[in-house]
Amino acid sequence: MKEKIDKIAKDTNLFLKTFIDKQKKSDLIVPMQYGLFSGGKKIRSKILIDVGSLFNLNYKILIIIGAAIECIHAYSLIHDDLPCMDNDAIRRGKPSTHVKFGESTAVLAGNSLLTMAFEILSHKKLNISEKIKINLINKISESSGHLGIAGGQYLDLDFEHKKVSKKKIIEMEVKKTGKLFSFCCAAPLILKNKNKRQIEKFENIGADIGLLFQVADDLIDYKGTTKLAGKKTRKDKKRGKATLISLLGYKNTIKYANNLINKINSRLKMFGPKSKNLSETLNYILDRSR
Ligand code: GRG
Repeated sequence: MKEKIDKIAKDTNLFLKTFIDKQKKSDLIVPMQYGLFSGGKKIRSKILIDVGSLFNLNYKILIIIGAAIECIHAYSLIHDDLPCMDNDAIRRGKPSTHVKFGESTAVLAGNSLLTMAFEILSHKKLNISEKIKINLINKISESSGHLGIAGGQYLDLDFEHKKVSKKKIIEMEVKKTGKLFSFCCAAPLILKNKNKRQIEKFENIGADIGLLFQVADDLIDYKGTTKLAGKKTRKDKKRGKATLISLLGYKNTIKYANNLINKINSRLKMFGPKSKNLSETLNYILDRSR
């Protein structure tokens, strides 16, 4: 499993490095590269490749789309660590981007990574039809904005030190984390020109994978070490974050995560042995938190 993820991470980083090298230079490139290459599992690209393999999609095309997704993910981490958001000084075991380069530079490097995602998806290197490119760009924009990551982050900050229902916590986590995973699961179907209903089915699977990922991340914060998390742990409680652990307790949250895995796997049954890679990735996500 580790080897498979590492290969995807290597191929994604190589594409991104070459893409950036071919651009004109600017002072923001170093902080952007820091946000992109200072570690990171590239788990979103792995999910994209796993779903892509269900539909026999071309690996190189998926790596390019994954690179765009990783730009948005890196942007979200840089902004998430800012003093006006979660105010985290360490990310991936290293100083956060704003600590290393200053706050305004971190904001601008984050913004530039967002727009780089669209440059990648609209680039001629991505050899797919214009119509599919537009559909991908439309879906990733929707996933990142007020109905997706940005909206979820708003709720995350708004819910601090408040009593929040399970439904609302799930809504926040699905937006903040799940929407980008929804895009990873929907993109292969968009590439295959599938209909709206089929795309939605995979977006829902992606939302559950994202929720599983966020729950695992919360479990790592609750019980994991700084080494595993790459950042300080036990912060959620101190900050009064609304998480499923704060509502259900540790053991019930693990049960909830296992039920999510079963629910996702049952929807993948129709793909037979082809779904093995994706199922393994789901177990990897939860096992990291144990
Ligand atoms: C609109 C993209 C965008 C951002 C602005 C700051 C913000 C709004 C959103 C924050 C979203 C966020 C950071 C959600 C948490 C998701 C999460 C669990 C991240 C950790 O992901 P890993 O473990 O990170 O995949 P690595 O280091 O492996 O890349």
